[in-house]
Amino acid sequence: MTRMVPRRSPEAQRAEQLSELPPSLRDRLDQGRHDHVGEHWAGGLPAQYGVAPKLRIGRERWFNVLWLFPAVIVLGGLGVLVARGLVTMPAVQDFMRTFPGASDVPEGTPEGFPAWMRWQHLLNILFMIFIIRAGLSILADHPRLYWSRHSVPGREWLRFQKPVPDDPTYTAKADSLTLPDQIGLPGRRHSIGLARWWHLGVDMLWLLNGVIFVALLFATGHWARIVPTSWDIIPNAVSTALQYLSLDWPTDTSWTNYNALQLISYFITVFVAAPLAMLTGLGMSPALSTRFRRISRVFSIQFARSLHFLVLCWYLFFVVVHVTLVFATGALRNLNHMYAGDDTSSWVGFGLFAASAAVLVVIWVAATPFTYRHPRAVRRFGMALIGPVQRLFEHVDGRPGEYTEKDISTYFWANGRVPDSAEYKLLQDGGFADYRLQISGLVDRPASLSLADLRALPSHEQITQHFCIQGWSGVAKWGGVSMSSILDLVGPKPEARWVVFYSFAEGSDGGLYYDVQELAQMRYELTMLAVDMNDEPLSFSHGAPVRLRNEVQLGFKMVKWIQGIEFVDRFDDVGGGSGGYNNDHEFFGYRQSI
Ligand SMILES: Nc1nc2c(c(=O)[nH]1)N[C@H]1C(S)=C(S)[C@@H](COP(=O)(O)O)O[C@H]1N2
Ligand SMILES: [Mo]
Repeated sequence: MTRMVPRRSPEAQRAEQLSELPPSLRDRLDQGRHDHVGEHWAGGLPAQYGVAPKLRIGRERWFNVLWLFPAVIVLGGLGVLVARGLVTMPAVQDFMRTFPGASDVPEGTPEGFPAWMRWQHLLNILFMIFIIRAGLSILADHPRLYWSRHSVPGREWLRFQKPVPDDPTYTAKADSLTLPDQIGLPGRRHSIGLARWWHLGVDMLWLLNGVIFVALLFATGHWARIVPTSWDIIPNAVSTALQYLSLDWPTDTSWTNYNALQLISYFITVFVAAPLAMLTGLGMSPALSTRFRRISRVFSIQFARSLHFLVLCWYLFFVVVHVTLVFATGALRNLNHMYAGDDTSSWVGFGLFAASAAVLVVIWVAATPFTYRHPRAVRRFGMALIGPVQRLFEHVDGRPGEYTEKDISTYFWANGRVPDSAEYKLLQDGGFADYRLQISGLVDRPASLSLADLRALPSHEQITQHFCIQGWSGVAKWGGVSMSSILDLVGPKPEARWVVFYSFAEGSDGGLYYDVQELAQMRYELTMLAVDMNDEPLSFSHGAPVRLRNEVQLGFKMVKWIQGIEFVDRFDDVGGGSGGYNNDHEFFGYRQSI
């Protein structure tokens, strides 16, 4: 009898062809398909709350920003006293008669609040809730703001965290903060991956809403209600300020014509703050900053990030003042303007406002629990909206993104979980003499390279800026070999599309850290395997003996302590299938160039 040889499934055959790695490497990835945010999130990081915001004054004095609240109250009180004195003076009274507080709108400017405007206003509230809450979560992941790209501890201008301890093993992840679930979106510590999908995804909707809004403003002539058209806006603003401060508030004429302070604040909000929010947001993208290095030199990621934060401060200030005044200056009429579209004092506008507010409250309360329960849906939503834009940015040539020796940062944050396996320790103790980089998969010539082999390849050096997803940055000089040389050496097969980098280190949740990169980006000028950092062999915490640099991507993709590289045609069967450790566990995207 002939013995039946069981035919292997095509899947199994394929798996065998694909991976010539010792099977152990892929097997040592966590294969779990994580689908919710649970107790073990980010390696079970315990909650950690920050400190009251501290503003740096001079070299090392820190001012508690909460003192601004009593200061504003005292100054406001003084302002009221001074204004009340001023308005009794005949000259001031004269001035206020000449400039009663509102400039004339140009002939033919429409009045009132058309339906499109009212709907857009409502959508804007909805979008801003998501953007601001998610933005706070992003900020909480690196709760320090700097002006310079070097992110040097102690050189922040504002921090929400204690001073950085004098400990070289202290990581940026250890520095991250928790927010209450109903403030952040989501609030949990180091939930930046999910926060970014909300922030960037809803940004696209918000921008679209804004572009339509501005187009309609100009198409209908409503623009002249919120754009200054005469210089008398300035004396009128002074007059309005005196009226508010002297507690003799200007009569509300919002239906036809805003007072000068209203007009200026709407103008700033629509035409200054919104574009600035977008530009400063883009200013934080590694791909764009690398491509447009000249702009990024002045307008660095940290400058952009700080301005982005100040734009947030403007919006929060605006919202507080705006909502307060809506309710303090004829609430029913004001609500009718924006909700019912008429200038009466009926309760209709209030009713519509209350109903919409109830819906918004439900959405607000549900957003974080929904995110914890359906993180993959949140990622799909974000990917669908911002993914194509990120894709576009990856095509920019990174060549210009080089810096010079004098730009090298004196401090470079460390991040991630260090390797602790016996295998790694043994290699480390031997000065990595026995280290072999295993290169396998869809290549013509699989290789096993010692450090000496790597150093014998054409050497490549670059001084580039690192962008961590958490928000910190730094410039370093990297020495090693270009990935291009590696590709020439091993010869990827035509089917190869992705390159998997396996670390010796585990990720925060167990299972080896890994990341998948697009093959096309491995040919970029600034994609390399680094063995040196700032002219020294890579240190332990920065990834000894070999790490990846790919300067159009965020830092988490640059695997440290690399032990193997595998060329594949798809990655849904690698690890959890999302294209990287953070992707599997924390719902990052498989590409993040912004
Ligand atoms: N193996 C491994 N590589 C890793 C990480 C990690 O956790 N494990 N963290 C990544 C992240 S989030 C960043 S920002 C950079 C940090 O590199 P550095 O520590 O040299 O600054 O390494 C990346 N490479
Ligand atoms: Mo990072």
